[in-house]
Amino acid sequence: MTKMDKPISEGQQKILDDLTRAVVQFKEKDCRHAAQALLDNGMDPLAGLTLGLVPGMKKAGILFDTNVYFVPEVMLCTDAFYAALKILQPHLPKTDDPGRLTVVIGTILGDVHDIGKNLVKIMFEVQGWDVHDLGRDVPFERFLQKHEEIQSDFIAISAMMTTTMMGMKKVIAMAKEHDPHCLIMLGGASVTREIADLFGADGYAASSMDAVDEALKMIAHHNAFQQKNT
Ligand code: B12
Repeated sequence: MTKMDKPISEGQQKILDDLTRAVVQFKEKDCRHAAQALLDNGMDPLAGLTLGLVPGMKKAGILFDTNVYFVPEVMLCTDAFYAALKILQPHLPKTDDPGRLTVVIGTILGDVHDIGKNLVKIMFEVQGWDVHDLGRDVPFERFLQKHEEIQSDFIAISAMMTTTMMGMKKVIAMAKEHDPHCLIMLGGASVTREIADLFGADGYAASSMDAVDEALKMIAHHNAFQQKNT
């Protein structure tokens, strides 16, 4: 039973709501206070992330989509999000398994959206994976170079725009040409499972919450296929 499974008290829910509100209203100081209050209350930092900060960013997204917020407001929401994340992140549990799996992750060339990618990274780290983060606006060949250099178990790519997501197709084609066994998982708001399949990806997850399970399924599926064909 993790701390996340415990029922949330009224006081704890208020802290989560404070986090959400502080992101939406881009109140960086309030966001930091709420993050600290969450830790002081012995709450799970992962709950702060998934039940406090992420809903705030999702609401900011809706306000952007409906022309209530524009780029400057969303940038301020992002700053508030990261201010709280900086406080919570050192407290996220990490296992140190020497046999752990490795992943290379990054946001595709031309795309500066990195909140979703960073959440996926955190989910892998929390599960004890060794994550090599290339950041955002990552050139295609950089994914492949890093994968080769560290012999990672797979490459995870994020794209948030319909324009930049086409770059994922190029990375997959380049990777498969070089090494047909290189596994690639896609994600990001503009990507669907159908698109991931169409691009020739090996895996897809709609949210950071499913990313680890989907990655494990992808690797197991690949290994079973390999065994069958040897
Ligand atoms: C925040 C934001 C920004 C911030 C980014 C800050 C940052 N550091 O990330 C700023 C203000 C900089 C920005 C800029 C721009 N943005 Co913007 N932005 C957004 C916004 C509002 C929210 C995105 C977000 O963070 N969501 C919250 C996170 C938690 O969700 P998420 O990213 O979807 O990630 C989840 C999943 O997708 C998944 N996931 C994500 N990546 C991966 C990867 C893998 C491997 C896996 C398995 C899963 C996975 O897990 C995550 C968690 O569950 C969206 C609107 C929206 N509704 O999405 C627009 C949006 C993405 N932006 C958009 C646009 C157009 C732009 C700009 C061109 C605007 C402009 N006129 O300048 C620029 C582009 C700059 C560039 N070259 O990249 C469009 C894209 C449209 C399209 N379909 O192409 C959107 C959809 C808004 C819209 N409706 O028009 N933006």
